[in-house]
Amino acid sequence: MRLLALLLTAGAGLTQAARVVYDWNITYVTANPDNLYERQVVGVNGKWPLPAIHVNLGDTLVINAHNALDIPTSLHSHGMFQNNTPWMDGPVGVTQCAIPPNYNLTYEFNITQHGSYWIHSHYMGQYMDGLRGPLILHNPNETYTYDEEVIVTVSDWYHKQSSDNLNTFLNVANPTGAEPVPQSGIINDSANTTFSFTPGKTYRLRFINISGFSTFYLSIDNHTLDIIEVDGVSQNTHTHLITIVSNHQNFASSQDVGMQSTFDDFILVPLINATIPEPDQSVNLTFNFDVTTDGFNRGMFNELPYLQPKVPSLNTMLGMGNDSNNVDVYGPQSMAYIMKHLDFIEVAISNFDSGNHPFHLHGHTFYMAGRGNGTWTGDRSSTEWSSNPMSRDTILIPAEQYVIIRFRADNPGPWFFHCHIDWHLESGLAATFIVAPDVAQQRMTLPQAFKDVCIAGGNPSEGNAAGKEGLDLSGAPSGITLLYDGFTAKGKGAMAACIICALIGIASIIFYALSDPEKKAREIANAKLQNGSISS
Ligand SMILES: *[C@@H]1O[C@H](CO)[C@@H](O)[C@H](O)[C@H]1NC(C)=O
Ligand SMILES: *[C@@H]1O[C@H](CO)[C@@H](O)[C@H](O)[C@H]1NC(C)=O
Ligand SMILES: *[C@@H]1O[C@H](CO)[C@@H](O)[C@H](O)[C@H]1NC(C)=O
Ligand SMILES: *[C@@H]1O[C@H](CO)[C@@H](O)[C@H](O)[C@H]1NC(C)=O
Ligand SMILES: *[C@@H]1O[C@H](CO)[C@@H](O)[C@H](O)[C@H]1NC(C)=O
Ligand SMILES: *[C@@H]1O[C@H](CO)[C@@H](O)[C@H](O)[C@H]1NC(C)=O
Ligand SMILES: *[C@@H]1O[C@H](CO)[C@@H](O)[C@H](O)[C@H]1NC(C)=O
Ligand SMILES: *[C@@H]1O[C@H](CO)[C@@H](O)[C@H](O)[C@H]1NC(C)=O
Ligand SMILES: *[C@@H]1O[C@H](CO)[C@@H](O)[C@H](O)[C@H]1NC(C)=O
Ligand SMILES: *[C@@H]1O[C@H](CO)[C@@H](O)[C@H](O)[C@H]1NC(C)=O
Ligand SMILES: *[C@@H]1O[C@H](CO)[C@@H](O)[C@H](O)[C@H]1NC(C)=O
Ligand SMILES: *[C@@H]1O[C@H](CO)[C@@H](O)[C@H](O)[C@H]1NC(C)=O
Ligand SMILES: [Cu+2]
Repeated sequence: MRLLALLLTAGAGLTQAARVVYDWNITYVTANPDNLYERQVVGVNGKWPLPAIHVNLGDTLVINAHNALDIPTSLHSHGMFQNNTPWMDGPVGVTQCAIPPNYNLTYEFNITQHGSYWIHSHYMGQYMDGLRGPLILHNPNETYTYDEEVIVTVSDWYHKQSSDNLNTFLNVANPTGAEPVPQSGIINDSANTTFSFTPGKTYRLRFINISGFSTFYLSIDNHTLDIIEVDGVSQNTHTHLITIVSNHQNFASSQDVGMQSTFDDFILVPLINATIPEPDQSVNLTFNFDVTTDGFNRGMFNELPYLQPKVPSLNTMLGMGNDSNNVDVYGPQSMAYIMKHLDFIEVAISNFDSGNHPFHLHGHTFYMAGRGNGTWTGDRSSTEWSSNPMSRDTILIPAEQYVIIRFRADNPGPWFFHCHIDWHLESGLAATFIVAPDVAQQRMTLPQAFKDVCIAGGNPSEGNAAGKEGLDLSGAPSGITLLYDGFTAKGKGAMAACIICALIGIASIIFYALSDPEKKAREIANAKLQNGSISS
């Protein structure tokens, strides 16, 4: 009998689910990734960069987090659906209270997806201080063949602490909302990373954008890239140039010549064709930046900045009985939208700003269904609809255009929808999609640890957005509203151009941040190639 059991175990070896445990003591570390300035960063177990997490589809991932910082923290596994475990999602104020200093919280969830993802702090601007790194979910039954895989992260880098930058950004002295300018662009957390390739081999490149603010365009001279996965969704596009919108794309490379200077997300084609039904429910969002009554320049949906409720929306959702079906309990400025279980949702997002913004939805991927110039007017005939849309969890919405996304509300929980430029998130450019509170209550109970973490930090663990019962919302965060005669953020375009130039000046090498200077980028790429460290 023993032998039989052993044989059965061995036979099932490849598909055996494992419990993969990481103990993360979140600590301050000093680091100098751009060789220009040594500073305090947020690392793990006394080290920075963070170790990449590797786990297989079907495994259970456990991260025992201990907060050894003197400020709160949290961890978000970016792109994970967290179906049935919404408390493991990580955004402070949405699915949990922040982990206070000298406190432990265990994140544990089943891996039901595969692909290249990342994990990052979802507290204030903290991930820009370094608390972010690759989260690689391997498919034991890999469908692609390649010789080797390489993780490539791209990020901007600041010399100041995010808290200092945030104080400068959200400040009455900054009415135009000029964002802090990063000092460097780094690849794999260094300004001098060398990747070695052997001619003739096929590589899976796992590109992960762990940037806080800046946009990166990348290409490899004389190579086209086959995009095989975007945000964990398999797909099939051949391209010279890609953008990675705060996430994760994978490539196998093959040879060709040339380079483009723009990338259009809508050219992405899913490996499995999409047929998308007409929506059951629609939500309209517009967004812009303006000065609010507190004197700060804030980003906001529908003219109201997101203000974090006193009680996480998840605690409210699971703890308030039938009242959780009433949108008011989530707070006047949680920008909450209740969505019915299994409805097919359409969200039209109009960008009134003169910059591009990457929007990320937690808990789901969505179809990039349509787009158009100017503002969504409800006129479906003037909208450009995709016949076979790619789905992903982040989309860049270009200046003064609108985008229409659609998704199935099949994942009960409160899911954050926000600009992934961390400064804009902190200033209020966020909404909460409250999916199926009734079904959530039937299926799940909030683990005690996610009530305790609130109490440990001195916060209420239950009730509505004000920490009160029923519809008594007195004391809920509110009242920061649009100031109609304020400044507008016209200076932004110019500022963005400066940032991009600064990055090009410093950034390495094969990959480059781009506004126009294709020539310069080619020079950078050529210099790298002449160094002989990349070959084909
Ligand atoms: C966490 O790391 C800090 C800094 O290295 C150390 O002082 C502390 O003892 C560690 N805590 C735990 C629980 O390992
Ligand atoms: C918290 O985590 C640290 C580091 O893993 C561990 O040493 C400590 O015992 C934990 N404390 C509690 C109360 O679980
Ligand atoms: C993971 O999956 C197993 C088996 O389906 C289940 O028993 C367990 O509760 C799940 N764990 C989590 C954290 O969801
Ligand atoms: C492995 O992938 C192949 C190709 O997609 C599929 O046909 C097969 O069913 C998969 N096997 C398992 C055990 O998932
Ligand atoms: C980059 O790293 C290489 C070694 O990998 C070293 O020889 C070279 O001096 C470094 N360049 C700079 C600018 O730091
Ligand atoms: C890039 O970073 C990944 C993940 O941290 C690491 O596995 C890999 O070795 C790094 N590669 C280089 C060339 O630094
Ligand atoms: C990368 O992430 C940053 C920060 O979220 C974002 O501004 C940018 O649009 C993302 N995408 C690209 C292509 O760099
Ligand atoms: C998928 O859609 C493409 C067009 O985007 C079409 O050429 C192809 O035949 C479709 N494949 C299947 C299996 O329907
Ligand atoms: C439950 O809440 C919904 C929405 O607030 C309301 O329409 C409905 O009447 C309530 N049902 C009960 C039984 O209270
Ligand atoms: C938006 O404007 C651009 C430039 O004028 C044009 O090429 C594009 O077709 C327009 N898109 C739609 C959906 O009208
Ligand atoms: C969304 O906006 C369009 C255009 O103003 C309007 O026709 C439509 O009714 C709105 N939908 C909702 C749900 O508000
Ligand atoms: C790219 O290929 C062309 C044609 O083979 C060659 O002339 C050129 O030098 C190559 N560029 C680089 C940067 O290797
Ligand atoms: Cu933004």
